[in-house]
Amino acid sequence: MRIDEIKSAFETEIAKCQTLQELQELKVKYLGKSGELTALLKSIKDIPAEERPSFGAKVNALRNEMEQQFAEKSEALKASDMQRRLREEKVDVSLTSCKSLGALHPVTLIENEICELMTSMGFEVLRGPEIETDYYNFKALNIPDDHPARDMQDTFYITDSILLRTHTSPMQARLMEKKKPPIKMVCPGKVFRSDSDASHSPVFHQIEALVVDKNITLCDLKGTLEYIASHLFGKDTKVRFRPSFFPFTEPSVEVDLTCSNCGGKGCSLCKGTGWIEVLGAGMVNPFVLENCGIDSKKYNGYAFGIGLERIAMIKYGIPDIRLFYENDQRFLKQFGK
Ligand code: 2U9
Repeated sequence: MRIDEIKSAFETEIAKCQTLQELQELKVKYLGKSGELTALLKSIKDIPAEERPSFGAKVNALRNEMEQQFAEKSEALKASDMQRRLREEKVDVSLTSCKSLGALHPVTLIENEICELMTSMGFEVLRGPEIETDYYNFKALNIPDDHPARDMQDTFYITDSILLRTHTSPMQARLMEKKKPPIKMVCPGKVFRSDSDASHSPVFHQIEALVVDKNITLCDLKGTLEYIASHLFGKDTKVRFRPSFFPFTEPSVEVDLTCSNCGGKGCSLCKGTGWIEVLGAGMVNPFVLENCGIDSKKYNGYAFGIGLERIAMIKYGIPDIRLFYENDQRFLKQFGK
């Protein structure tokens, strides 16, 4: 009889089902809209009227049985699937999660160290935009139109008047426009210059400091730099000023420290002089104060700029600035553990 054939075919097939997907396909094959059992039920109209009740009862009984078997098989497959996943996806929690821990970049270490020191002396830390206007990067800082730094060869221009900042000083100019003295701030961040060799990179990091108040002197500047130098390179480090020129400071100085490698005796790092040039500084040019809306008869101030890569190179004995940007793990993992 047709019902018995369907039943035995179904039992053979369901026994072979290995996955929930196969089981679902089998369900459609027998119980779906165009399934075999559904077709059988529809054929009821073709059999003699007196046989219909028992035929209908048998088909329904088979349907109930099939549904029961589908439910049981589905539960069994889900359970064995779970067992398989528990076996295959087992996690060994005793293994370490990563092979090596990261470390702070040497430039970040120096930046953090200086920022913490400056904060301890009452300086606020502010960060400015890396894309600047010609006005804040040059004009406000008394850098004339014909100054070589403005040349396309040295500065990355985006348009005629928008550029990548060549120092962090534009942020100091912005702050002076907004805030009345006393001002004590440092600005760390990336700066950009079109320059590349073993000691110059097109992007490098600076920290610049600015103090504006009444009666500030070069002695205040020197005392602050001595304090910073003793923290970075040891308490016996001496500071020396040499006259220089920058458009934004007057007078301007270049600042040397006694060589941290030889303690001032003379070595290859300091080329036998005992001194290493580390930064530039000076008293803020009164023109700059006036440009930013500060009365230069009432207030004055000092500023200095430090290249962070240079400090890291001296402190850690790094011979080439390009090592900072190559992301070589063997280089980077030596710092900041
Ligand atoms: C304002 C006024 C004056 C910041 C200064 C220097 C001297 C300097 C260099 C050191 C190494 C740049 O990274 S470096 O190449 N910096 O020599 N910077 S005075 O003077 C300012 C800043 C802001 C408003």
